[in-house]
Amino acid sequence: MAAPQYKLTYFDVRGRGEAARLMFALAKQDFEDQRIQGGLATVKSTTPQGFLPVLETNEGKISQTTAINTYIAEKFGFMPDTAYEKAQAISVMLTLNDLTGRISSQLYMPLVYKVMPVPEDVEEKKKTLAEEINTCLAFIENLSNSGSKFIFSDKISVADIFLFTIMETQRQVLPELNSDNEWFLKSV
Ligand SMILES: N[C@@H](CCC(=O)N[C@@H](CS)C(=O)NCC(=O)O)C(=O)O
Repeated sequence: MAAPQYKLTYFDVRGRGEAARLMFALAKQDFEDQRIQGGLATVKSTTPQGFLPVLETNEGKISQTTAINTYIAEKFGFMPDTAYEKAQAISVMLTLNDLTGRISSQLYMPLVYKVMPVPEDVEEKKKTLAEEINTCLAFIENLSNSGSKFIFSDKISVADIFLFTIMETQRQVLPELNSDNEWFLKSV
């Protein structure tokens, strides 16, 4: 049987693709890190659903960030141990991914990538989204085991990696939305 081949296609930013890259790196698993430069249009017709990231495996293509991260985590030992904790890890990823979608459409697109007009109520949106970041971090902190190094145990999981990469992306791309909740940095 052929050795597994992996190709991750995403933009040349951290964002939704970085957790997959980090898991491959931590697992010392070779993969092709395709970072598209010319915009989504250059690869859109080859994607299953018209958006990125996409992971190509020797079993087929996978779209949706949470599905990609769950697949890599299952293959390389980054899922927590119990069914309950696996469900919570997926819940953390979906929560952060939903939040990313809201910040992206309301702020990153108009203010950072400048592909949409700046909304009139942009200051209100910043305030609301900063509160949502805090709510999201409080949710994750609340379900974490306070005695452990990472969210579920002393072993790093896909939820820790996705939390770190999404928060780091947000702090890098739009620092003014910074949360004063630094809890997520405790173990990195
Ligand atoms: N639900 C999808 C959303 C993916 C998504 O919106 N990806 C963005 C980049 S982070 C994208 O491809 N947007 C289309 C564009 O930039 O034209 C997922 O979680 O993977």
